[in-house]
Amino acid sequence: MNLSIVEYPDRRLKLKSKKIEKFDKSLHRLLDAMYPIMMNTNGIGLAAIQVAHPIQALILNIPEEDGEQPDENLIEMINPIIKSKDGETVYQEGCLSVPSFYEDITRFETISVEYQDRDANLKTMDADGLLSIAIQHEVDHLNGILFIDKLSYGRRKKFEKEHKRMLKEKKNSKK
Ligand code: QAP
Ligand code: CO
Repeated sequence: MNLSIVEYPDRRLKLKSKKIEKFDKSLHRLLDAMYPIMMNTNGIGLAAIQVAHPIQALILNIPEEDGEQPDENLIEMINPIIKSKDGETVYQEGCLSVPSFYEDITRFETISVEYQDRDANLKTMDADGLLSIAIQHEVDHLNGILFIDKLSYGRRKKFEKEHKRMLKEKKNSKK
C-alpha cells in the first residue's frame, strides 16, 4: 500500500471521516500501512484522513519516559467517541500534516473514550497526560479540525506567515 502524508492546506484535511462498518482485510491493510509511516516520520499519532482515507480510524504510539515507542504500545481506535471530559491542560502540539510548526493548545485534561478495535470489539479507555491530548488531537482530525484551527486570530496569522515562508523555501530548494 502506497501512502503519503496529506499536508496543509490540502482541503481533504477538512473532510469529516465516515464511520467504519466493515472490519475487513482492507481496513487491516490500511492500519498496517499507517504504522510505519507514523514511526518513520517521528509521529506519535496519525488519523486515516492524514493519509487520504476519510474513515474514522486513528493510531497512536505515545513515547515512554525514555522516549522509546515499542510496537506493543500501539493503540488503534476505530469509530472513537469521547464520552466524558474534564479539566484543562496546555501542551505544545505539532502535526504531521502541518510540519515544523508547534503551538500551545488547550485541551481537556482527562477524557473517557469509547471505540472499537480492528476486529470491531467495543472498548473503553480513560486517558490523561499526553495520551489524552493525542486522542483529542486525532479525534479532531476525524471531524476535519486541525490544531491550527484552534489558535487565536493573532497566533493563526503568525502561522500563516511562517507557512508562506516555508513554501517559498521549499520552492527555492527545488530550483
Ligand atoms: C498529534 O502529532 C499530537 O512538525 C501527533 O516536523 C501532537 O505526531 C498529539 C511531527 C501533540 C499529542 C501532542 C510533527 C513530526 C509529529 C512535525 C505528531 C514534524 C515531525 C507530530
Ligand atoms: Co495531526
